[in-house]
Amino acid sequence: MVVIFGSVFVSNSFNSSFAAEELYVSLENAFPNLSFNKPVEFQHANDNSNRVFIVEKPGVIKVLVNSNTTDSADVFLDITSKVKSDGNEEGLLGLAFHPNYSINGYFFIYYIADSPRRSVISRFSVSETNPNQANISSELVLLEILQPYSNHNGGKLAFGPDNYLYIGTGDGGSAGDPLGNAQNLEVLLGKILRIDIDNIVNGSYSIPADNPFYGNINNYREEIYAYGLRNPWRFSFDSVTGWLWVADVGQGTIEELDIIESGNNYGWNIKEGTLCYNPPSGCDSTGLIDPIFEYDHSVGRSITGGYVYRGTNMTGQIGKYIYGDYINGQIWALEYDSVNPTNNSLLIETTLSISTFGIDENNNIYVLDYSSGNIYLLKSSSVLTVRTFFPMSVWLLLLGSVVVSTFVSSKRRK
Ligand SMILES: [Ca+2]
Ligand SMILES: [Ca+2]
Repeated sequence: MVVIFGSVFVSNSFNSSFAAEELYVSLENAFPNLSFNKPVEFQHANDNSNRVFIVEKPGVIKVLVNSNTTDSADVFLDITSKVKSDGNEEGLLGLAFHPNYSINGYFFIYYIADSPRRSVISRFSVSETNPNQANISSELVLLEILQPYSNHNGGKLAFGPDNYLYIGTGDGGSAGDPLGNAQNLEVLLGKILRIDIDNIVNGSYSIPADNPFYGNINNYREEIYAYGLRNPWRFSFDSVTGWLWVADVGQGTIEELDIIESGNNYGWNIKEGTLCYNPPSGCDSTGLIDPIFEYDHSVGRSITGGYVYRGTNMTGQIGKYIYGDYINGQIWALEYDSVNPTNNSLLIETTLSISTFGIDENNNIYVLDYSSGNIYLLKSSSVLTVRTFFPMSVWLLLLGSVVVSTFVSSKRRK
C-alpha cells in the first residue's frame, strides 16, 4: 500500500514523462500488520537472515522477517527493568551488531539507567539455541557515563569500516551546555567516541593506537575521536567513501550535518552551526570545523540523521545523503562533492515524527515514525507526492506549458 502525503493530482502524460528520471519518492508501510512502541532504531545483523531488529525506546528489541506480509515479531531482548525511559530523550537508544555477528553472536546497546542517572554501553550475546532471542544474562558493561540532565544523551552506536565501535554522546543536557562538556576533553559527553571491543585491556575494551588523544599526558579521555558535539542524533558510515556523517541537533537556531574526522572540534558550544553561540558574537573560531550543511529553524527544528543511499529501489538517489527533520517530517537528499554541498532536494513531505532511519541487508532505506510506531520504506514512485526543487506554482506552470504545447502540436497535425 502506497502512503501518499500531500499528494496532488497530476495528469498521466505529465507524470510518465518524468517518472523515468525518478524525481518522485513515496513511502510504503513496510510492515502493515505491525506497529512498534516508540521505535528509535532499525538495524540488521549482517547475517543474510533477512531479519530486521527494531529498538523500542522503553527497553525492548523486536526481531522480525523483513517482509510486508510479516504479522508477528519476536522479543529479541527486553531490558525494560534496567532502562530509565521517562525522559523524552531517555531510554534504549542504540543498537549495533558486531561485524562478525554471524560468528560470535555479539551485539552492543546504548541505554539510560537510573540511580545514578547514566548512559550505559553494553555488549550482549545471542542465545546459543534461539537466533531470535538474546541471552538476557550475557550483559558485559563496557562504559558508564554519568548524565547530569535527562536530555541530550546521544545514543547512536555503529561500527566503522575499521571495525571499531563508534559511540555518539550528547553534551549531557539542559540547554546551552552549562557544564561546558562538549569542549572539555576530560569528559566523554558531547563527543564521538571510538573504542576497540575486540582487544580487551584492563576492562572491557581498549583504545585504538591511532585515536587522536591516545597516550596523551593532559588527562584527556583517550576514547574521544571528535568533540564539540551537542546531541548527535544519528550518524552513519557511507559504505563506499567510509565517511562518517553526523547530524547534530541544534539549540534554538541551527540544525547541522558534519562529516567527522579524527581529532576535530565541531564547535559546540562556542558555535551553533556557523553562528557564534557563546559568546553570541565575536567568538574565536580558531580550529573549529563548520558543518558541511546547515538549515535554520524556519526550515526545520530537529534534524534526524540518515544514510548515504546505496540501495536499489531509488536509483536516482544513489550516493546522496538522505536525512529528515523530526518536527516537520520532511525528508531531504543532500549531494556533496567532498568540498561543498552541491544540491539539497526535498524528497517528500510527511506528517511523521521521524525518530530515525534504517537500512536493510539490501541497503534500502526506511523511516521510523515515533508517533504511530509505523515503519515506512522509501521507494521511487511514478506518482508525484512532493514538490521537488520547485514550488507547486512552478510545477503548475510546467504542467500548463505541457498542456499548451500538446494542444499546439495537435493543432499542427490537423
Ligand atoms: Ca543527559
Ligand atoms: Ca557544530
